[in-house]
Amino acid sequence: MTESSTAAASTDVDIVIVGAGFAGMYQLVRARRAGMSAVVLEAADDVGGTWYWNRYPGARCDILSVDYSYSWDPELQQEWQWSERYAAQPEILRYAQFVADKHDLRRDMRFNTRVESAAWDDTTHRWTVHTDNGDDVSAQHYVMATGCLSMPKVPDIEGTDQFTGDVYFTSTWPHDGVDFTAKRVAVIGTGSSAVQSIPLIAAEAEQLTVFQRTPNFSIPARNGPISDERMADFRADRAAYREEARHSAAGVPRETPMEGALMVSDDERRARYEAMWEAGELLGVTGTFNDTLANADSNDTLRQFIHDKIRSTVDDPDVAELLCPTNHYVGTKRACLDTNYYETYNLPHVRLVDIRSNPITTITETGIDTADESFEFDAIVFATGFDAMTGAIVGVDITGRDGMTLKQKWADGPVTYLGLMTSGFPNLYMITGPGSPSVLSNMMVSIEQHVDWIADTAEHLRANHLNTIEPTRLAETRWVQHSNEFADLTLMPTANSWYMGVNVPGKPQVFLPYPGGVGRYRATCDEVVERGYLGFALEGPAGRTVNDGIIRELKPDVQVMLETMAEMELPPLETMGVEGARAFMEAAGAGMPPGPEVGEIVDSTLPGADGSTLEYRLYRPATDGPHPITVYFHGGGWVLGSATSDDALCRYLCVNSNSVVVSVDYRHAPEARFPAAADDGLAAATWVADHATELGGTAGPLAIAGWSAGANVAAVTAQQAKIAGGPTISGQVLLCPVTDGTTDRPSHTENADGYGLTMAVMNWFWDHYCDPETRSDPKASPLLAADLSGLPPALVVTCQFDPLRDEGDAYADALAAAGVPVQHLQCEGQTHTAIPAVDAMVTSEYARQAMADALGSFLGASVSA
Ligand code: N01
Repeated sequence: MTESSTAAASTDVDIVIVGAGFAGMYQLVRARRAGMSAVVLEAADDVGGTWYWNRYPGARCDILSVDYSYSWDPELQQEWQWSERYAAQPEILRYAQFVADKHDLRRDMRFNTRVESAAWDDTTHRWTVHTDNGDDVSAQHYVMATGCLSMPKVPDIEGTDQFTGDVYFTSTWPHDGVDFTAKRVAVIGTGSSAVQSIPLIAAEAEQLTVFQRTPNFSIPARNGPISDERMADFRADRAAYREEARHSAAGVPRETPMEGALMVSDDERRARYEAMWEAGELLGVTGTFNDTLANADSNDTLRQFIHDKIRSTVDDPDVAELLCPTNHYVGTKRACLDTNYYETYNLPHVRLVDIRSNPITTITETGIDTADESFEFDAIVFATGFDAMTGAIVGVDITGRDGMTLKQKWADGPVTYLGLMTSGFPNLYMITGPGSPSVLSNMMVSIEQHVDWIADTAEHLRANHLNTIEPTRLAETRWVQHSNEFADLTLMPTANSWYMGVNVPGKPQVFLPYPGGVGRYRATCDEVVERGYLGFALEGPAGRTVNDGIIRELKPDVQVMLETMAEMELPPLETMGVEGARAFMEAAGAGMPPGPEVGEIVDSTLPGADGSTLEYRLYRPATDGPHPITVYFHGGGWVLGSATSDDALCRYLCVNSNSVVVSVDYRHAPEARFPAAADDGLAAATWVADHATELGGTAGPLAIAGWSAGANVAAVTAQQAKIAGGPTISGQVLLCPVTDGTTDRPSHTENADGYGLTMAVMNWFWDHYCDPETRSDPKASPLLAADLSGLPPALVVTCQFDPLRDEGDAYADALAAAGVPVQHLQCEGQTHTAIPAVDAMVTSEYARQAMADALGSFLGASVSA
């Protein structure tokens, strides 16, 4: 159904909305609810957006329709029943029209109206939006509800204009449909649009030739009526189901898998993949295991599974091989849902042409020439995709403050805060813009969240008599960084995908959506508001308030780890009792990745300062020895831990510094209080130095290293060795060291709770280790030593979100002031426990490498390649 414009010819509104798809429609609803005047400008002649334009045969949603529906109108959920699991385009368009009718939306919409440009006026604090029919609209708020996949990619194949037969684009399909009966048809492209349309075109056409550059992963949609089982949760409590979707990973309630693909047996893995294949849900493809998008080896198991499915479906083995994607990991390009896609290649009149080995040279008047062959066609279908996520936004000539255009600002890639706004363009909002979960999520959920955030913000401005809101440069720069860091934890940037902008020649290649998940993202947006619009400048008649700041400073893997810990609701360590805490730490350590293989491990004992027996574990590199030796002291607050509790880090340091690492235990409190650990440190280092050759190492200077309380022991050992005149220590690597138990420092308060090590635990450790009156002894607080000169060179590593940060920083400064060569590595966004987590915390790899490099250089060891 179409309808000519009935929108009031208003030229002056509170909110101008570009696009009458699902985003623009709901934004209008929210504007009305707030009593704000609004107009929607739409190039098409009716509502529907994507579902208005993409009318190619087979077009369907790839998220179950029950999930891909509005939640803001509870009645609608009763009034509208989807006929299939994945509704076809006509039904989704009817749904959009039904909503428009029900809420009388068209009265505030102007159809057949394409927005060409928009300019910000800094004196009136308003946008002027210019349209192709000459009507300008002035508005305080300007919302781009233009969709992520709405700007078709300009054909980049030579000769496209020459073809005299019929040309179709899946993205702008004729409204009357197309009859391919008795036609020789070419389809260029094998993305989602092609995968959906090819079986239906093949059913009509006399001949179908598919030109494939890159095969895609596709799973059967198994469309049909939705099962009662799948609907049970939804029917039981619709509101709860929607709420769960809002806080889920991808906008659809789903159980989060606990295991990685390599953690289960081959049979178990295969059974789970089979279940995924049978279930026919896109989110299941990468949601069967928790590491599919992060671990190449895990992903490979899925890749092989799908390859096998393709091979068992496609009769011709050569065609099957061509259809098996090998140049990207599953999910790094949007996977497809299909109905009989692979089966279609078994039809005698369907041919697949691999244009990677046999490239298209030109489109001719009568067909397509490849390097090897000339083809004649009656019709060519371009299923060649979109200028995704940014194309439709910069397609409008938008000019912000000081004459800066958005195109200029985004020349090297989009810069947004939360994917919602960008600095220099006040009151300009993007729905599901770059830097938000958008295309990695159920769009309906992400659209509603953005619309609500924008509407709430507009209401906030009105309630507080403010004219403008605009992100700060710091906030948006750091958001882009955060989003990229999240992407770098995954395999996603490795593919030549439209997520990366690679499909459009000349487009900057950056990962466009935010990969941190819908629920986490929503929490972030909410927190920004709760913290007084952190990262925004707000301006009104009373002046401009800049609430500059960074919403996510933790590195993403650290953030995820902390969230996981918080969800476990573990009792605080200090409430477990000493034995309970020791058992807990041991169990927690057992669940961590093991670290790299070393050449040899030797477990033995050495004498402590009081003659007691101390265990040690020796790690020897696989390279030819003998190697110089590092003595390592484990963390654990002088109370917990053992010679093997920092096993992964010791393995890492051994391999990467090419030194023998001897991890020595020391007596623990409360059984052996201060100065037992300190004295054992020196005794152990002395014993190792004296027995270097017997241990298979080189005689000569040792390096020492430690983490946390172990770094305290290491620092004290270096000082005591200087006083005692031996052993000779060539360098010290101190990771998050405890250096001063007597002084309160800002990090003790700022980072007291919520970042793994808490001040409550730290104080508990101190209390077990030594009395307050002895803490000023340099053997407990090495920072308080009267003379730090002449100590061995040091690498001091401190972490931004560690309660111990400031005392570690102070020690690095004090060593440097005393003339000790110091490398001081201050790790942004890291916590006390992140750096020892070898292979688990990716973003701290550089710090571990720096530690190994420092040991290597202290020891003069030849670092293996
Ligand atoms: O576009 P695409 P799409 N010469 O970019 C090929 C959503 N969607 O419209 O991969 C030869 O995925 C290109 O090859 P390559 C969904 O998010 C959803 O299919 O660049 N070939 C590729 O094979 C989807 O991901 C549904 O090597 C050329 C194809 O054209 C997104 O929209 C349905 C070429 C383009 O694939 C885009 O899908 C449809 C050239 N010059 C779409 N240029 C649902 O199910 C491009 N190609 C909801």
